[in-house]
Amino acid sequence: MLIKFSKKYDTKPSEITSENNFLTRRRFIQSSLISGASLLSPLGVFAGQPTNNIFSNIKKMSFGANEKLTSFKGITNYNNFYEFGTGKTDPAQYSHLLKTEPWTVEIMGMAKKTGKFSISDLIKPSELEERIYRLRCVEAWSMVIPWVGVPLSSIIKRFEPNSKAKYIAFETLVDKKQMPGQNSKFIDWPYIEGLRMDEAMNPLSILAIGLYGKPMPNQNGAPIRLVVPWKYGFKSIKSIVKISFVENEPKTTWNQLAPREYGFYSNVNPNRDHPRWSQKEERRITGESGLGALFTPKIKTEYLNGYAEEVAHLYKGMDLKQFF
Ligand SMILES: Nc1nc2c(c(=O)[nH]1)N[C@H]1C(S)=C(S)[C@@H](COP(=O)(O)O)O[C@H]1N2
Ligand SMILES: [Mo]
Repeated sequence: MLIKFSKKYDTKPSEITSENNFLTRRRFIQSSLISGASLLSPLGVFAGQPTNNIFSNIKKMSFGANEKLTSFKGITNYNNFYEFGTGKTDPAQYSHLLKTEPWTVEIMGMAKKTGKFSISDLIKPSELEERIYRLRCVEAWSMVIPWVGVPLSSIIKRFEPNSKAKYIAFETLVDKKQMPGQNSKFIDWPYIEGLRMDEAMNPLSILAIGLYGKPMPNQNGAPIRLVVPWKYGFKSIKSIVKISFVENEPKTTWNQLAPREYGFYSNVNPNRDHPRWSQKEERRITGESGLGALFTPKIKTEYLNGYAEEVAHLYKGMDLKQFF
């Protein structure tokens, strides 16, 4: 994002992974996920059967409901996922290299329970929800995405973090073979993100394993990624392999790279411009008419991405000019 701000939307049809290919690729993963975990049987998926909506009977909660959803095509073909390259279409083109099954997430740090867990260890299907959230990138574009996930708080509680756990840190996989963008050294891999514990415990923070009722597409952070809808998109770290409960503010990737541009908090704030551009407005990517998504008219960016009612209390008394 530091270096690609003005890059135009330049997907060639040959670079686009169609939803159909995506499903064919993923059906094997679905079936292994299901057979590996009897827990998941209520979802009604049959081995080898590409179904349209594998997360059927789940609760639907909408935060941004009256806004048009960004199309599946838009959500999966215009991505930031620097592990696959810095271009917006690189993730769609290269993320098939990522092997998401089996997958292990290590939980460590200041908690009673720690260890290594599979996705089905971490996610209880009965807790899955669809959450429609706006996602606002620091580059001043946004999408509306129907995620499938669980509240981060319910996972955190199970590990019983102690009173020293003031922050939570997340790390993405490092593997140059699967993630060719990691051959570039401008980021000190792994990609790291973090939240203050009360932010992580807020009901809006989720860990997502799908979108549009389908398993998470690789380019969107399969098999499991964070979604924190009131913060700039880069806080929502993808393809997580490590979650640590820590005492001190984690050294997060973009904050380390450019501390004047990207703060630790990075709450969406139209009143604090990025040093190189305004944050007052954004372009909504609808992904509707082809992929000329960036040419929709600008709309106003709302404080905390429109979620002030839910999360403004977390920042009461803080100087937002200092803690941006
Ligand atoms: N590991 C990792 N996570 C990441 C990124 C990344 O480069 N690597 N990009 C971030 C940025 S800048 C944004 S805007 C969102 C984009 O999520 P999406 O592609 O699902 O829309 O992912 C975030 N998570
Ligand atoms: Mo972003």
